[in-house]
Amino acid sequence: MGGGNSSPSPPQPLLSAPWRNLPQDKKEDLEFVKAFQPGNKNVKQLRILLHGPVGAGKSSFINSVNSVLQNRIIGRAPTDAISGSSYTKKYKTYKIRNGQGSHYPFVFSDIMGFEKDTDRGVHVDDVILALKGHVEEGYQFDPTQRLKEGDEGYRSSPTLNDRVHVLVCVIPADKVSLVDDKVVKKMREVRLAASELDIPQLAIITRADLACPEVKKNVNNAYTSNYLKEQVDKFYMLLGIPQNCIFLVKNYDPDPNINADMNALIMNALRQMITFGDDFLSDP
Ligand SMILES: Nc1nc2c(ncn2[C@@H]2O[C@H](COP(=O)(O)OP(=O)(O)O)[C@@H](O)[C@H]2O)c(=O)[nH]1
Ligand SMILES: [Mg+2]
Repeated sequence: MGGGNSSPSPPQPLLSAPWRNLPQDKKEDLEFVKAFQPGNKNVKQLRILLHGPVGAGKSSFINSVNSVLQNRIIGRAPTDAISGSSYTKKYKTYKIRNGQGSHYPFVFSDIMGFEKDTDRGVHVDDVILALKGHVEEGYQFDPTQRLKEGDEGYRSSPTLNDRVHVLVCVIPADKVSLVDDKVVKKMREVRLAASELDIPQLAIITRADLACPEVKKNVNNAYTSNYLKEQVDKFYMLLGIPQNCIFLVKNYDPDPNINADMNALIMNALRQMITFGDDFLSDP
């Protein structure tokens, strides 16, 4: 054993410093989110669209945000632990109660997940219509048929309120390398369309705990995890979303306990979504 026979040492599980610093005060981002009002007074709500493969944790992220803001576990957006096929089939807007008989001025649209087969999962063209505000609330996506002008569920004259103000790619940390090429292609197409519409974009990498044992032990290790940093770099190579626009989270699904450290990751990502969306709203 040992001696002078030096084999390269395995990479350390943790980097010497985090690549993103969260605010020292763990409540800072939460306070920002709670106090947010859109700068543009002509819009009621800032719309965040989540897209990504089936099982990425989109619905779980919405539930997580809801749980943080209500300070209790909420499971309203149906998540799907069993089937590998997309559960969310309707274009649905999720509002979050603010505890004062009203809702926060930002909403999430959760969309049917992308799947590799063209006849399953949402069609890219339908997502692009959603970006532009043409998809009516409650529209049932049909993988075999694209929505078009004149169809029920097609909104012909969308206002700024109906449009998407920030696009968020969602990818599970434990499957970055496994996302099918065809799904990546669909995500890139949506991303390009959003760029043409000047819609700001960012990404969240979910299931950080499943991908890295150090994060499972302690979520505060998310931004120092060597493995997760590698996944961020891979994701950048796949989609071209720069590192400063990629956020790591662990969702409250399936975790049953509200915890300040998990909240801090979730709110840090949400704050950036809101900030980007508000920039777009002030200069659409
Ligand atoms: N351990 C862990 N599981 C997660 C996390 N986020 C989502 N999940 C699980 O991943 C599965 C798919 O999540 P879901 O939100 O339905 O994905 P969607 O298809 O993108 O809406 C569910 O079983 C969730 O409980 C996370 O951060 N950590
Ligand atoms: Mg879902």
